[in-house]
Amino acid sequence: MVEHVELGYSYNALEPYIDAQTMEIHYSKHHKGYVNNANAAIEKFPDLKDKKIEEILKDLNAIPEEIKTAVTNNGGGVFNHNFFWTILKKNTSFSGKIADAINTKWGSFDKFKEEFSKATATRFGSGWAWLVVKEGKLEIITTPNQESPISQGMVPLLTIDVWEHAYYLKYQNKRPDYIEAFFNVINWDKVNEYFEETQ
Ligand code: MN3
Repeated sequence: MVEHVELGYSYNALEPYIDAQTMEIHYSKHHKGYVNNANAAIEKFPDLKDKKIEEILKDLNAIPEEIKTAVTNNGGGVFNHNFFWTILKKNTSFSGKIADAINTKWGSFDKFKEEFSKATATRFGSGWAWLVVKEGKLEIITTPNQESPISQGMVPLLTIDVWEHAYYLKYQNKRPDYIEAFFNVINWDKVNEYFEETQ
């Protein structure tokens, strides 16, 4: 049974960068929809019902063929949003071991921001951009639809949802403006915590 995890803060906590109405619809409708659909897909499979969504997504080959697409899409939708909610917070600072590692890899925060923003802006259609640890190294990647990096053996540290439902009410077609705003609500304490777990 997949749970609809708590958001952990109020819908208006990220204003004005991410508006309350977007957060409410995103969490209570879109995210809840993925939870419901994932549960409907695994309903008849007791082996899967006992597993955490992370475990299921880390081993897509173990999913019965008839529900593989439904679980990849909806289970991915559940996990990706669960993770996304945790890395959002206003007024944290870019610091700690993750800051050192990003500065070492990209040369500066600004260069990292430029590369991450470029990858995010050019993700065609719906999907996600991520900062991950892949084979021990920091990488910026994007995934289409609700595919998750944990299905490819990577460890996510940071992500941005670039489905239109994540920004359209406030930003309409201006995805770059949403990306710029997103940099004000990255929870660097959490990202650093995820990074330290990989060290
Ligand atoms: Mn979304």
